[in-house]
Amino acid sequence: MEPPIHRYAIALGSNRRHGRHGSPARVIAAALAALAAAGVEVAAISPTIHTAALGPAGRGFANAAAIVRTPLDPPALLALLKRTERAFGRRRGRRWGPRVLDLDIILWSGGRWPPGQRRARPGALAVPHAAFAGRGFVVRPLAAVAPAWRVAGGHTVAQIKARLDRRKRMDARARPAL
Ligand code: PH2
Ligand code: MG
Ligand code: MG
Repeated sequence: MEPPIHRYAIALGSNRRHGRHGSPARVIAAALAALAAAGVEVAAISPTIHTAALGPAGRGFANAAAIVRTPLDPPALLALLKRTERAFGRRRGRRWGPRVLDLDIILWSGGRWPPGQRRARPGALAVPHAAFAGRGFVVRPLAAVAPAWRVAGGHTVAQIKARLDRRKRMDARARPAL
């Protein structure tokens, strides 16, 4: 029997140039090509957007989202993403420090990982990604490739984006530019 093919939403980020690939936006394009070369089917790629760094990473990021298809389960895909980050020169560093490549699993077609658990152990892989719904740099590109994806039986990605957009408009009204 053929193994089941899973569908994943992946978030990509970069805020450092790569010696060979070049700018952060080019790093993201090269990372998607590397995943395809590793046998992962890249089914959709969002536009790459430029975002201000959230947290202490300093320089702004290039961010994008992709939909990929693969028989790998979440831990096996995570291992491939980590290998790919290392192949692009990523080294362990300060949490949320500058990085040449960050590849995160946001959603998968199997619902929650670990199966049947609402909360993973701290530091363990959790899908859906625990904090993605509050991060515009993840939700906006994701809404470009998977607006109708329903997140673990709750809201769709388009609804999550609409909520973020509303919150941003309210914040802008609460803090008028000086
Ligand atoms: N990733 C982080 C921390 N801060 N900020 C932006 N704009 N984009 C990111 O991808 C990002 C970040 C940790 O992974
Ligand atoms: Mg990240
Ligand atoms: Mg990461």
